[in-house]
Amino acid sequence: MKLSILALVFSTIEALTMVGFPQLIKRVFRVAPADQSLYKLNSYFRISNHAICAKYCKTEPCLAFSYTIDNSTCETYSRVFEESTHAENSQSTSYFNKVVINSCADLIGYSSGVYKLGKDGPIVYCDMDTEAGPWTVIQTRTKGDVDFFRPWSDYKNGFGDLHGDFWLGNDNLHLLTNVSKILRVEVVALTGERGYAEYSNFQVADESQNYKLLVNGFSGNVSYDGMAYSNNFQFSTPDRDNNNNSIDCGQYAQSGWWHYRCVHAHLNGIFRKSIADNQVMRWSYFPDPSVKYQPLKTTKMMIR
Ligand SMILES: [Ca+2]
Repeated sequence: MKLSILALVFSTIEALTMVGFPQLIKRVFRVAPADQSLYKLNSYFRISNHAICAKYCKTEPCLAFSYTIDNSTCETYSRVFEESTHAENSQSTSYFNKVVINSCADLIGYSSGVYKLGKDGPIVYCDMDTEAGPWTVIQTRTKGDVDFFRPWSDYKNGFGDLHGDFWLGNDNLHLLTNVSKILRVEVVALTGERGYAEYSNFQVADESQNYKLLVNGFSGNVSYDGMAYSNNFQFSTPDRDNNNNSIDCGQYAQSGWWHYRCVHAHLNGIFRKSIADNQVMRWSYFPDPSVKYQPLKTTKMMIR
C-alpha cells in the first residue's frame, strides 16, 4: 500500500462511554502524507478488544487508533483524523482520539479539521491555520450549494457540511459561548478583496430568549461595523419573526439572523453574484465604503 496516497474513509458506531477512555470518532476521513504516514502497530496478531489497542497508543507518536472488529486488528496513527459527512460507512471499525478534546484550543499541534468536543459536545471544524487561533468555525459559505432560506428548527440544530457551507446551529452557539468569546468574521468580495472584523465580546443566549445576540468590541479592516446593528436582538427565521417591527425580516431577507430592519451584515443571505440588494449575502459598505449593497464571494465566522 502506498502511504503517500493512503486514504482511509470510514464511518463508525455510537460513542463508547468508558470513563477516562479515549474518545471514539465517528465518520472519519484521513489522508496521510508520506512524511506523516500511517504509524501502523501491527496486523499480524489478533487483538481481542479496543482497550488493548489503546495501550499501544500510550506512547508517542501515536495520536489516534482504530480497532476493527471483523478481523480483530488494531492500527495506530501518528496524526488525528478528520471527520467527513462524505465518508462511506465501515461498521466494523471504530476510531479513537488518544485524548478527549474539550475545545479547539486543546488541539495545538494538530491540523485543521473536524473534531468532536467533549463526551457529549458538538462536532465542530477547528481552524488551526488562521492567525491567533485555534478558532472554532461557526459559519462558512464558499460554494453556495447549501440553501440558507430555512426554518427555525434548522437554524437551531445546524445544517450543511462542516467541510463546506454550514451553520453550526444556535444551540451549539449558545453552548460554545457560555462565557463570552471573540468573534472573527472574514469576508471576500467579488473583486477578491479580503475583509475581516473582530468583536471582543460575542455571546448567544439560549432558545428561551430566542438566541438573543450580544456582540461588541469591534475592530478590523472593514470600514463599517456590520454586526452592531444586530446587537441585543433576537434571532429570526423565515418561519419565526422575533424582531420588534412590522417587517418579517426572516421571510423578506430569506435567512435566519439576528434581524432588526433587517440587517447590515447579512452573512446568511442569498448566495448570488448577479444582484446587489438587501437580500444578498453581504457586509454593508464592503468592499466599496460608499455602496451599501454589494454581494460577497465568501464568508466565514469563527470564535475563540
Ligand atoms: Ca418583525
